[in-house]
Amino acid sequence: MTLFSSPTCFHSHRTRLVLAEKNISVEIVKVEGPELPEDLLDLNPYHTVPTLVDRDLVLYDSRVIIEYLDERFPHPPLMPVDPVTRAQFRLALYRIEKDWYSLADQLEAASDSKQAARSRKMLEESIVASSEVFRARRFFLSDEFSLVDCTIAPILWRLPSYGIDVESRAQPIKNYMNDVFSRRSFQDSLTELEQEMRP
Ligand SMILES: N[C@@H](CCC(=O)N[C@@H](CS)C(=O)NCC(=O)O)C(=O)O
Repeated sequence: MTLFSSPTCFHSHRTRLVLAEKNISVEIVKVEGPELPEDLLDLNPYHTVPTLVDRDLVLYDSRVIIEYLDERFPHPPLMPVDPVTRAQFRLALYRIEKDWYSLADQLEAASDSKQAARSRKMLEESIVASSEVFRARRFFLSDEFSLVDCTIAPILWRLPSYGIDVESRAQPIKNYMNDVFSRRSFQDSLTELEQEMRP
């Protein structure tokens, strides 16, 4: 199995975190800068990372990849079994992508400081506003670590590099971060450049 992955992108990071959580052996091809590997250009019509190759199967879009990995490697399971709870987790994934992922994408792509400040503020307020959800259970919506946590953690990890401080405003989020960031899988998922994102 091969994963084309950027060492700094949070979409790639959530995929690496799922691979680490399930202890899956994978060859990681580091994709940096404007020059993309020829293989990736041939395999993925959108030329995006992450892209996963598993024998004849080529997958792109981190959501498609992490759901595939969870079904292909069922242990430990990262989604609940019951259809109602599964649907609630899928809705949470959708909302995190729609709100936090798109704001983080906007912030990273911002071409002027005013636009960056607007995205930064919206992202910070949106995360702080969900503090009570973090307080309710050990992990997000659950007592078990899940795909939702694999999706949230890469964003929370990047907050200092975005100039966002939620720790001093929301103790439940600080506790959650300490818990998730100290997991062996989370530490294993980090690239060198990601390790440098937090002092
Ligand atoms: N929805 C996609 C987004 C992936 C994405 O935007 N990847 C960026 C790197 S963080 C990329 O490959 N950008 C290059 C491009 O769009 O040409 C996913 O979840 O995989």
